[in-house]
Amino acid sequence: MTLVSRRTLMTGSAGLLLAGCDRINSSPSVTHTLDLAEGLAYRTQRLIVGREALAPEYGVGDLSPVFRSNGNALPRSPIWQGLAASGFRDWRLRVDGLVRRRLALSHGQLRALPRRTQITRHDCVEGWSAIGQWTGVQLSLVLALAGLARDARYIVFHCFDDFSGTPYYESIDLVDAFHPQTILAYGLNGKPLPIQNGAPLRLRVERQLGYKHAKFLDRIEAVASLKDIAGGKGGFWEDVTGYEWYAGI
Ligand SMILES: Nc1nc2c(c(=O)[nH]1)N[C@H]1C(S)=C(S)[C@@H](COP(=O)(O)O)O[C@H]1N2
Ligand SMILES: [Mo]
Repeated sequence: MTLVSRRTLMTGSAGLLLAGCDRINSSPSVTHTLDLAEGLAYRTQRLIVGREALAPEYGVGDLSPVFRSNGNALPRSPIWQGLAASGFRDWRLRVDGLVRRRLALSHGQLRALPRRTQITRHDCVEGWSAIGQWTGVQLSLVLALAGLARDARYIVFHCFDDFSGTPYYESIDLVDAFHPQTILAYGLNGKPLPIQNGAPLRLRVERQLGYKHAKFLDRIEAVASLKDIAGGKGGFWEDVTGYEWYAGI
């Protein structure tokens, strides 16, 4: 599995982000992250056939005329509303937890990183599907910039919205985190990500059902275990209604 090459990290606009980080090219944490992911992928492939496979990608002719919104469409959080009012200029994606370098990435910094565009089908557990074109940065690239610590096993996505005061969150393991189609999307159908679909940033984890695709991202946290996060089951719906944590399709 090819992840982020050191060359990618060192060249172009990605290099700007790393201006403050010395010797990234020989950083043991980056090397370790790549080794860890490859080792995991290898072991997992032997256990669960297909976790590495790509989700089908479609053509522009297959796009749904409207990509509907589901769940929360407008966070009530005053913090999110303040950020939205100024076009998310002051929003930063925080990346923390079991990382070597905490990050706080602006929209501009995320957009300056190499991007990926993919047309995929979203399947909601409630029984509807839609095909949309998503543009964003691979999560693997952001995690390589942060450098996962040795004991990191899961990535948790903390969202700005809530249901009756309980915040939405989700989590995935490192196999899905480093999957090439797992992206942090800021664009839908060639336009900035609409608010109802998760602005300023949402997760796309294409091999899993809709509820895993966390919208309205505030913070990404690397953890060793999910048991101390909220209800301990790894996601809002998992905690509240017992949905499966692994929602592979
Ligand atoms: N933060 C947050 N993420 C969320 C939800 C939500 O309510 N809040 N709903 C989930 C569900 S069930 C689905 S099907 C998709 C819907 O994404 P869409 O609004 O872009 O259609 O987002 C998922 N991610
Ligand atoms: Mo859903």
